[in-house]
Amino acid sequence: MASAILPLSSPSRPLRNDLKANWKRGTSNRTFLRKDYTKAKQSFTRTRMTLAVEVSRFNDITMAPPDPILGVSEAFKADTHEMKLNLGVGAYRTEDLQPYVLNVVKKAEKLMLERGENKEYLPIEGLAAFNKATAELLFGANNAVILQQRVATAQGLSGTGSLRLAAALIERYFPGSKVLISSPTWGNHKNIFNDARVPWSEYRYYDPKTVGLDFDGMISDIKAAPDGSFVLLHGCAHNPTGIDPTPGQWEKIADVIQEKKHIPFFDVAYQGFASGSLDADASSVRLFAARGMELLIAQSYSKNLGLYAERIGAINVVCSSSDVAERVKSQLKRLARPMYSNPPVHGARIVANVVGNSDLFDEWKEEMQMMAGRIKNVRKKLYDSLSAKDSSGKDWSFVLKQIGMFSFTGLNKAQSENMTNKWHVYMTKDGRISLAGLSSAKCEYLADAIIDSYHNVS
Ligand code: PLA
Repeated sequence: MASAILPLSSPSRPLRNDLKANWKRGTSNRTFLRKDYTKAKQSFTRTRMTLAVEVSRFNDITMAPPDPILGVSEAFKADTHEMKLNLGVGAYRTEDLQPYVLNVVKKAEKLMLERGENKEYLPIEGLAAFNKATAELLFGANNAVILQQRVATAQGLSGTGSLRLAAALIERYFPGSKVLISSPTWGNHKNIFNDARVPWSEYRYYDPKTVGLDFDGMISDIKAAPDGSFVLLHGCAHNPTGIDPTPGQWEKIADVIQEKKHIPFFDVAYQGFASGSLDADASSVRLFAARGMELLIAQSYSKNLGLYAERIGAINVVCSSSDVAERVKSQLKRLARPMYSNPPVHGARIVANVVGNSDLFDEWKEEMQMMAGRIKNVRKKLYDSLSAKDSSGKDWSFVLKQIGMFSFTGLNKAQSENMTNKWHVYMTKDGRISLAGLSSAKCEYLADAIIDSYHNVS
């Protein structure tokens, strides 16, 4: 490693002379005493000690690549073109393409302020009222798993932090067990399991030929995995494809997982945001729970309550008995304590207030339908524009069939780069666009960009 001693071995000569002259003269603007000179000299000696080390102990650290999703927003900010569009990160925007804070969130915060709640630490497992509300929202309050107290719930740092906590649990208590993830999946899944040192492999999911689900491939890959693997499933609105199994297919997936003694692991990041209904979007999870299976479910309130930066979510582990659930919860706490000690309180209180107050809860459902509805509208408008403008006869109907906030356009890397470089449309390089960042006014422009990139770039 390169090292260098900087030439500052003592006060520089002109400064040294200056100090001495001042001391001899005894008079200057301020009286300069011998002790001042000694102090200055000592301070320079200290500087020398500090600087006389290698250039940097971190010199061998290379530059990390920008994040494939969050890095897109950074590039977008730097662009000054008036038609620029940020369709990278999945964050809801209004028709004016502004961030949106839900009215129910503002009302809940007002209530919280009026009550003058304190800022004490939460317990390691989080806010009790939140944990109760979140599990009930997921399973339904009268679900057997809730009534029999078979769910270990811990508040997590949104969806990502909750997945990470579950990954730590797998690493500690199922060492060597594999997690099966869909191909493709949300990019951060691989990072999460890599960092937790949990081995993973992919199962087939997306079929580019049909622009639909490769159901047979998915089933045979889940069958081929070692017994007792974890199978990561997107509860609804699969990211990035927007393609979900049908209810009948979910039953078959559950059959195979049961046969193989696998453990289902759901990532529920879009409950209520996909269809506009909280219950409909939780039906996959409830189907598995109704079979009496043990399963893991990570939840996020980033999208459905717009609480992106509050980092509020949960990890739920459904166990075969309340006794096991209690032990699992104690271990989740043990894993969380050295990682972040205890979770933040603000978002947890918002969720608990919204879910726990019937008026706010109803209003939330309306706002969620409004957000889901706006996305459905731009999806339809984009499809209409693509169909009207493209004379090649290409079938764009997949755009309409996909659900949730994304559309998986099928554009390859070079075509996606053309979208950004030529059209100022920022998106991930896998061809995914977030329709939550699109306005009706920009649908035609986006259609032009997609048609150009699809037909003129290979
Ligand atoms: N799981 C899935 C499937 C997701 O799409 C996301 C977010 C998360 C979990 C985690 O979100 P959270 O930690 O904020 O709760 N995916 C976003 C944002 C919306 C991101 O990449 O962080 C996306 O653009 O894909």
